[in-house]
Amino acid sequence: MKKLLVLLTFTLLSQLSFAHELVFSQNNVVAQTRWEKSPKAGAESVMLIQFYDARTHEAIEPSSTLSVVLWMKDMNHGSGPTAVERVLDQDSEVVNGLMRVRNMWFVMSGNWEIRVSLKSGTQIETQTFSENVSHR
Ligand SMILES: [Cu+2]
Repeated sequence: MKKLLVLLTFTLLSQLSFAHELVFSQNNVVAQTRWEKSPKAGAESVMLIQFYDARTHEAIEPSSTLSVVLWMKDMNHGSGPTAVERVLDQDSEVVNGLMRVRNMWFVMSGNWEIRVSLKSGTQIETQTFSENVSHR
């Protein structure tokens, strides 16, 4: 019973905190995204992305460079460039496969596409998800 509760709690928590799972099949990695600062129009939003090996599900550093673009499909415009940074633990060590995306400005309310790309040389793999963004 206790085991089941722990499992249930873990499942619920992971569903709450990890909003989206993106599969990058060319890169053999899975990315789980969650909001550190929820998407709001007119304020900076901050997102965390954890990369996992697609086969072993262990945290892994992607071998390609991560970039994130915000795109408002309905109106055919984007926003300013976002900034990717490393997440450090309490000992100032890099956390394996974990990135923070800052400078995410949803400049107006509405439906936005979050385009997550892994780029290596001329090869680029992009996976997306959508958020309905409102004002605070
Ligand atoms: Cu717009």
